[in-house]
Amino acid sequence: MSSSNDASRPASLATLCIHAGQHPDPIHGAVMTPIVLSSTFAQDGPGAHKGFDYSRAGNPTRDALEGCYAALEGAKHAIAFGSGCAATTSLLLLLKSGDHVLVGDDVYGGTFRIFDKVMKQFGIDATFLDMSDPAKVKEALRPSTKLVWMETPSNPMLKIFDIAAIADIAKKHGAWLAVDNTFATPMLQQPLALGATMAVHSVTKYMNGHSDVIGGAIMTSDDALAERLHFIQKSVGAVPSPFDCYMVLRGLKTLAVRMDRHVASARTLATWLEARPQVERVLYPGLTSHKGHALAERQMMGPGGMISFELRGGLGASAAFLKALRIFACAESLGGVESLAEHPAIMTHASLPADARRALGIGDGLLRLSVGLEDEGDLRGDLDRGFAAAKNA
Ligand code: P1T
Repeated sequence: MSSSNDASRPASLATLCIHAGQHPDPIHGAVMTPIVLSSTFAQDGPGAHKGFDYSRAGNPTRDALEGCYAALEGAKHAIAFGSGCAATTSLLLLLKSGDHVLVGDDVYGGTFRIFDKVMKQFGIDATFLDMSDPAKVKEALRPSTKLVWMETPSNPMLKIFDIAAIADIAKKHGAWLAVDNTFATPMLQQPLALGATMAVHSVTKYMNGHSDVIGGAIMTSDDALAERLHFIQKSVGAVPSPFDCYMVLRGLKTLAVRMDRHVASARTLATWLEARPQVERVLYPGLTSHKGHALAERQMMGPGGMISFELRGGLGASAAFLKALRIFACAESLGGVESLAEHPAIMTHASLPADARRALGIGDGLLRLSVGLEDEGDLRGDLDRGFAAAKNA
């Protein structure tokens, strides 16, 4: 039943997914945001334009998407990029030679590569660190540390780090905390509300949700940082196309319902996997056996749709398992409506040095699942096919 206060109640995330940043087009009344493909905009006279002059600097379809991104993360500002890696690199352009970054030890292989190979050339030094104990983060700070960067849940080991505690440590040091919120999405975790300076996304994943766009974003409520990031966005130009912006706006409309189903199926499958004799261990923050379970319960609204597990039998068993699957595609990426399975050591995390992979536990038997929206029983049946093939390998 509605109460008299309902009209002043802030919109919930599920409503923001569908409406935030979007208004019926004032010319034709189109309810869905038009795709404005024009690279340039007519001016009444030099400098007299209607808010847009050139699409690298600003575009109406991108504006709508950025409005939606900002609302979902509870941020004042969002800046859209052409990929998650473009968002990460653009954020790092806030730094200068001699600056130091503390990075969570378990991050996407491509993110590791940006820190380890690309930014090093520009004199930006990174230390990789297990941030499970916030006191270790405090100890590792240097006077030159300007940024703390983490994924939580992390890729692929699904480690959970304490955003509020680490945000506090970073703030006291005068450093920013950036949280890559790709695995959780704003539906399951709100890093800015927990004290992070910036949330970062590969929107390629759950945010778009249909494995047909590469995109990225940074959200922040810091006005000065947002201004600098908009400057980097237009100057460096790693921007998404208007068509991709439209696709992500469309995908975001179902984010709330998709995440509910991803979480429900992943919870059931993780419990089922844990009882399989061929499984050495399951990494899923929703399981009580997970080291970060209690923290995940506190800082997340659900443990997500990603599961990693260790299969007994070495590389032969892992390869046979992946080859036997018919519903799960053996593919990189995650967060789409369709289920995916992959081998991090050979695929997504091949850019990590072998000893770093070993230290993290990314070995021959580690498999990562992105649990899609198919019937959960069908997915279990498919994994059973994998287990049967692995037994005979
Ligand atoms: O692929 P791109 O949109 O550039 O996003 C990079 C990225 C950033 N952050 C996280 C947590 C990610 O998982 C990724 C991309 N990850 C995969 C492709 C993968 O299969 O893990």
